[in-house]
Amino acid sequence: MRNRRYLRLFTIPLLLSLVLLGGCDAALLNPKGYIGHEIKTLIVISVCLMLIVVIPAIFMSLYFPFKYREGNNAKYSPNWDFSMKIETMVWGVPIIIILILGSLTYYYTHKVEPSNPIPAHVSSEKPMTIQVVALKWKWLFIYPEQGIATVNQVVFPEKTPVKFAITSDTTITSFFIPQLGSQIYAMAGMETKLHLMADEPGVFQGTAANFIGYGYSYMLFKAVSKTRADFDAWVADVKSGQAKDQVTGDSVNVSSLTPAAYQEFRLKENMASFEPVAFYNLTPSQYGKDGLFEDILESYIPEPKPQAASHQSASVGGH
Ligand SMILES: [Cu+2]
Repeated sequence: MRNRRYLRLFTIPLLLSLVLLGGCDAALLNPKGYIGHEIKTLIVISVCLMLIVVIPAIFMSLYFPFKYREGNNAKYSPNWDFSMKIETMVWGVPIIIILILGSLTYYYTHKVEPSNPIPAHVSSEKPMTIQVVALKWKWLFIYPEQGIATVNQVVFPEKTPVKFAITSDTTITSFFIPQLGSQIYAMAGMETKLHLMADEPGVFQGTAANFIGYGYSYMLFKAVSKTRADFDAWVADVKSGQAKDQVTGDSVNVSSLTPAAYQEFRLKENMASFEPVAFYNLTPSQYGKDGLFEDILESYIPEPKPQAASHQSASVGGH
């Protein structure tokens, strides 16, 4: 009889937590790369540590009203005011948990620092660089080593550390491939770095993890990890002018991303639709000495102020 009552007391919270947990996005708990695995470990340990406080607190919030309900005749001690046992528990346990949580967070924050390369013991492959430019409302990926560029689809070899060099040619946003690891901001005139690696071939959802205005919800891309041989074959296809969308398998025409074509593409705002996947060839000689990515970064360096004195009167009217 007594046990039945307890059971009934816990049924509703249990059902409720099942319903709520059922809606969880599993991407962060289903990582597919070194950085993602490390972050998942930190999330799981942190949640478990916090449950040491949460579970007893939930239990007490149900048990005490039940025990001291009217008619139960539980022990009444109006003159009691101190218990070393309780004081030690309520101060000691949180202090210990905060110390552990703090140290763990410090350790993992440094271990998965986005600008640090993937450690050599994780992968012996030579790292590759992909430059990322956030645009309205699409992502441009530049492969400086391969001389190609893509839109809204980034392809890279598995088990290979990828260094993403990230900037924006519009507002600030955030570059995020949840299954591979951390997110980092994309800011105009600045370059942020994010090192990620995929453990296996696969297609991962990439997103702009920052609400930045109407149309940004179309700023999604697919990150495709392939075997080294498939990746090399794809690069050769793009360079030869005909390549397949690596998610749908449809043919994609390859055009040339000249500075003029880039400007036109940059100003095109897809406010109500997804920008289709596109592949480009890059001709390095068409850009500044370091390439398209550097040209975009440098376009945010303010022009030097006109020389004072003799040119002063001329510069008042502007250019
Ligand atoms: Cu925030």
